[in-house]
Amino acid sequence: MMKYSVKAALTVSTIALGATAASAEKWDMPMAYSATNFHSEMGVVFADKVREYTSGDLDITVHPGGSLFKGGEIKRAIQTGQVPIGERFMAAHANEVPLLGWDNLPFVATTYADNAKLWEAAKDTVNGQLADINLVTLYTCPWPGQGFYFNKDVNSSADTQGVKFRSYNTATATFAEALGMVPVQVEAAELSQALATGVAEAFISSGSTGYDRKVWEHLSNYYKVNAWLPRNYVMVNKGVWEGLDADTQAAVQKAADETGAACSAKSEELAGWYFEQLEANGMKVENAGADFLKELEAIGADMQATWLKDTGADGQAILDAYNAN
Ligand code: PCA
Repeated sequence: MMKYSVKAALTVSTIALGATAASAEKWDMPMAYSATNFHSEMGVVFADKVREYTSGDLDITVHPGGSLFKGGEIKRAIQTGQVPIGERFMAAHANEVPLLGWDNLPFVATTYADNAKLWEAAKDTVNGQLADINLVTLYTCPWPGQGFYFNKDVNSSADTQGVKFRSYNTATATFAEALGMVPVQVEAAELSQALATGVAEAFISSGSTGYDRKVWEHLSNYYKVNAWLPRNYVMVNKGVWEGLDADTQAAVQKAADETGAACSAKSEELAGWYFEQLEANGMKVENAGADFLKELEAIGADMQATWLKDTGADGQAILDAYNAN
């Protein structure tokens, strides 16, 4: 008899536990970059805030490093509802939605303040086009400025001919080709392997990704260019978002607004630190030389012209609004 009642009590408590877990909605959130990267750490901050502001009703689990979906698959996984939420480097999809290349325009917005101003000018149109493909942006966060990694001194395009270049989207592939390099698209999560196997021997990125991927094991030079500060977006499936009640939406948006601001501040705070780490690990970190920079600026002007052609009045309106402020 005694034995029976203990068993009964155990069953009851199991049911009670099950009921608590079932009442919280659980979301998996794929992210593309390493767990220790600030974008991923901020994803965890966001999930914690959401849990707090929804009193535990919405429980988000972050999966960094492309472990749940690879970087290149995350946007589609959210769009199609395979996951409700996720994070992606959006300029990677400018081939599909050209406007998403707004933060990939060389030498247009090269400081955090200007990048924020450009996002202000771009965001309504960008978010409108994302809604058309079933995505709602919750927050965005910039990477530090982009510069070039090489395994030798580079003073001009005379030194870049035939170099195998890791690109992260069409725009960077175009940039590489204009410098006589041979682009291959590789996700950051696979970058170390691409460098180790010789698939790539140069790339453009921030100090952040070079640090995360310990590129000093393969490459020797970083040239600061600060060509642009591209953004990662945390996005939710539109149908899933619209299925949330207004209170939950407000709580999630509050968490997102706070995290977006904190993430941007963190990026800015770390930008110089990353260069120090590259140097401490033996890399030569310097500004791109005048000849190289001149060539990069000319290529950048062509890239901007192409983007304006691809985006038409929408792109022009963004740049006009940016330049007017
Ligand atoms: N790191 C990412 C995108 C931009 C950056 O700084 C990468 O190289 O994939």
